[in-house]
Parts: sequence; structure tokens; C-alpha cells
Amino acid sequence: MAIPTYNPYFNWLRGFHFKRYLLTGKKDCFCRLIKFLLCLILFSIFSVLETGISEHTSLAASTSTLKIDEGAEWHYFKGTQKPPYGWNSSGFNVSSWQKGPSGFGYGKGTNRTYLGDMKGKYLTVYARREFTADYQRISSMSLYVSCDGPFVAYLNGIEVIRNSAGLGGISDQSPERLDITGFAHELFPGINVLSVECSNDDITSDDFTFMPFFDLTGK
Ligand SMILES: [Ca+2]
Repeated sequence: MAIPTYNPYFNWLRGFHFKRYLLTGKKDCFCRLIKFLLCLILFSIFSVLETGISEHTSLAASTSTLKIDEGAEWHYFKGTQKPPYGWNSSGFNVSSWQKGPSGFGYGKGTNRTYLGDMKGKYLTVYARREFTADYQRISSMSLYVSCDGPFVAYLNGIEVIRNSAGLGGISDQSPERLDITGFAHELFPGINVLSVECSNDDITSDDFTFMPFFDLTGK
């Protein structure tokens, strides 16, 4: 829907006195007809200009953002064994996985999904979340991961970021923004999947925190 826009050409035209212009001058029918046709042409030109400017403004105002924030529901898999092949790809059957809100962990922080059986049993948690991003163009795409140890993130099965060294137990701090806009071409028109695997710094550690965030701004 077009958004009303200030257009100096159109406002000038609104203030133009057609009637006075048509009835003044020589009282000649042919002359009046020419004037009428001229006014009609001018009106058509300015109407096209008005429509064009409004549509351009509407397009610019349609920018929107997709957020996967703290507390969003993710499917997750406890790493007591390797995850099934294709676990991070779209189309994977996730029905046997557990589902819970982020963040995941134990021993510290806000653990909306509490992993009370993790210590000494498994080092890594695998999580995936589907989303729809039907945008013609992507202006920015960012990932934030708070993780005690190494992590890897995938978009539709394609690796987009890896931190092999881990964060050295500083995951209580605000996670750094990871710009993955360069992978926007990997997005599908319909359902997409974001997957993250996050490991603890030590399997016997007294705590674990895993919190993924995702921001996408489309045009
Ligand atoms: Ca830890």
C-alpha cells in the first residue's frame, strides 16, 4: 500500500485553478479544447510522478528483522554419541530430538533448559532451529554464541563460523557479534535451518553455558 508522500509537483497541481484558466482568454471553443487537453496531459504526468515516489518510499519502509533470541525453542541432542548424519541440514527428521528453550547448561547463569546429566557424561550439545526468511535481499545477518568451549555454527548444513579454541570460560560476558552476511546466498526461499554445536571446556567442569542468538535484517 502506497504511503502518502509530500510531492511538490502534485501540490502545485492541486493549487492550479483549472476552471479559471479554462474560462479566461479568448472565448473560442477550439482554444478551450486545446487548453483542456493540455491540462489533462499535465495532470497525467504529475499523477505518474506521485505514484512513483510513493511506491519507492513504501519499499524502503518495508525493511524487517528476524530474531532468534534467548528463550527461543530449539531442538537439541545430547552428545553421548555422534549425532546422526545430516543433523545440521534442512529436511533432517528431527522428531526424535528433545526440544527446549535457550540457554542450555548447568551450574551457572540462566539455564532455561537444565542439563543436569551432562557433567562427566558428555562434552557437546547439538542444537538446531528452523526459521523462514522470505526476503528479496538480506542487508545483514549476525550470529551471537555464548559457549564455554569450542563451537561450530551451520546454515542449511554449510559451516559459517568455527571457534576451535573456545572462549576459555568467559561465556558469562556478552557474546561477540559474528557477521555471517556473506552466507546470505545459502538461504532458501522457504524454511531454513540454523544449527550450532557447542562443547564444554572440560567434561568434568562444574558448569556449562550454551546460548545462541541470531539476527537477520531483510529488505
Ligand atoms: Ca564449563
